[in-house]
Formats: sequence, structure tokens, C-alpha cells
Amino acid sequence: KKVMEEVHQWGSMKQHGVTLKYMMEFGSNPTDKNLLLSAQFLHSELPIRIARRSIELENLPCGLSQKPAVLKVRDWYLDSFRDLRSFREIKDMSDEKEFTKIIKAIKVRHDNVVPTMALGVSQLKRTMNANTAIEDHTEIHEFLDRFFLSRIGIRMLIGQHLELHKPNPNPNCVGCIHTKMSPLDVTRNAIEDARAMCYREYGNAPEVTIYGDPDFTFPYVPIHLHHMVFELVKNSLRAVQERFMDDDRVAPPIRIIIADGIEDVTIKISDEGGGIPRSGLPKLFTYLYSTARTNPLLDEDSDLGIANTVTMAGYGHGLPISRLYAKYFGGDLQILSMEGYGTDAYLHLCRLGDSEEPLP
Ligand code: W6P
Repeated sequence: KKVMEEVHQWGSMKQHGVTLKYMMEFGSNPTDKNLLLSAQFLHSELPIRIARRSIELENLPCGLSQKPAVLKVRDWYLDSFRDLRSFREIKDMSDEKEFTKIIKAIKVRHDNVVPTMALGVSQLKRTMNANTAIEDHTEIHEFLDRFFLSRIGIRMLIGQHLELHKPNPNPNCVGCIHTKMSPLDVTRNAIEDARAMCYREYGNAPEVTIYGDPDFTFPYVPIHLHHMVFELVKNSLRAVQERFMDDDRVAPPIRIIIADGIEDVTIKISDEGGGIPRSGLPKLFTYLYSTARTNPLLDEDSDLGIANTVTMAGYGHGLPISRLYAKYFGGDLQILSMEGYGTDAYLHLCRLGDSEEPLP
């Protein structure tokens, strides 16, 4: 295929990270000149980033590249690469307008990459169980970390450009960055969503208490924070709910503390769900060991073993991906546990500064 030559050519070019400061300054000033500059930057930057991922998708260990779901994802990347490379040089606002439509369609094309890759991994797991070889999964794990981190960056860049076109932007928002985000508000919403899900599944949901300054705000991406807190609270609710299910004692509340430091804003989520053994901690962040089922709607021949835990358990990639969201802006996610008692999750959010995007 002719396109592969071009993919390799672009895949070896240097990626250009942007800083959050840059995104905020640029995005707060949507003049025609800036729209044009932004489109021109994406026209050269997106093919580089997408080409890298396409090449990696072709060369995965253990035959992961050949799994039907992974081939599908690979094709989405190649189609997007072609769309970008076949677009003419962006010279005026009419080029810019048309280009914006193209990248909007690319974003939609890639909407289901996370569950589809999860399906690919489950397809791999199924064949690996058959031949009992003990394989080293670090390579696959590191690939998926790079792959999803890169995806966060690509979607952030496209999202920021699309937001420049919004007619009535919120004065406190620069694209998807909220310059005065209240971590308490976002955390409350994420708790509400996680508890509603727990309620649907168990007919009950443990209480959650929050401690933090309601007036405190800082610049961050609310949707990223929502994803992370939702995932963590869901895990805690499930642990507490399962432990106190057939119990006369009232379930102990999940406790959340939000601390505003100089470098970091840290959110601690503590549960008394019985904890996890120390040996099980590293597994929380692996894509291959996750016990959760894949989405039965995507997985044609899944036998839906335990149907009632499908929603809460998700695809099992929630924790590693949450950590990537934190890392994308220079933060981190740590989980500590006391087996027999409960678990603490520390979500460190870096106050948005001069650090460049990490580019795998
Ligand atoms: C648990 C297991 C876990 C993972 C992540 C966050 C919280 C919790 N609680 O029991």
C-alpha cells in the first residue's frame, strides 16, 4: 500500500507538544488570524501523531495487531491520516472552515476507540487462555498507555480548535479548559452520577461525604476531572456496597477530601470497602488482568456471565485511563490499601502551568 510509505515518513517526524498556558492564551482570542494559525498547526501536527499510532498498531506483540477489533481501530487511524494528508494547504478562512469539518468528523470516527481496544484486548485474552503460555504483558501495557495518552492529547487539540468556533462561549471557559473550575462542584456531580449507577445496580448506594473549600477554583478540564472522580467513586461504592450488602450495620460513608496546595490540588477518596491485598495493587492499573467484562453490545459472542455487574465494572480500563488523564497535565493517581479495612485513592492534579504535554 502506497499510504504506508507516507505513514512511515510522517511517523518519524517530531511531535510538537503544547503547554496549557499556550492553549489558554490561544483559545481565549479566536480571531480569524488565530483560527487560521490553529488550523495550520493541526494540519501538520495531527498527521504526525496519528501516523505514529498507526505504525504502533501494526506491530503489537502476542498477535494483538491481528485481532479484529484492533484492525478496525487501525483502519480508523489510517482513514484519518488519509483525510488529513489529502487536504490542501490552508490559506484562507474558507479552507479553515472546511478543514474544521474534517477534524470534527475525525473526532467522531474515533469516539469508540476505548471500548473497541478493550474488546481487542479481550479477544487476545481469549486466545491466550487456550495456549497456557505465561507471557510478558509489560509491552502491551506500555503500548496501551502510550496509545491512550496520545489519544487524550489529540482529542484535546481537536476539541480546543472546535471550541474556537462556538458562537457564545462561556467567559470562564477556554475550549474545554475552565479557568475557574471548582473541584468541589465537579466532584459533587461525579459522585451523583456514580451513586445513581450504584443505585440502579444494587438498589442502594453508600453515602459520600466531601470536605473542601466550596469557593476554591483553579484552571482545569472539568470533563477530565469528572471522568477520574467518577471512576474512583464507582470503585469505592462497589467495594463498600459488596461488603455491607447483607449486613445489618449501616455502610460506612466514602470520605472525600479536597486539598489546595501550591503545586497540586489533591483529592483523596477513602472507602472502608475491605481493601485489596498488597499483591493485587499493581493489577489495578493493568489492562490485561482486569476482570471486568467487555461491553456485550460490542462483543458479539460474549456469554454475559454476570450480567448485573457489566455497567459498574465498565470495560476494566477505567483506572489506568484515569491515571493517564491525571498524567496528561502533569498529575498522578495513586492507590493505597489496607487489606481487611479499606482503600485510599490520591488523585493529584497539577495546577496548570508551563509544563508541556507528555508525548509518547
Ligand atoms: C477498592 C478497590 C478500589 C480501586 C480503586 C479505588 C477504590 C477502590 N476500593 O476496594
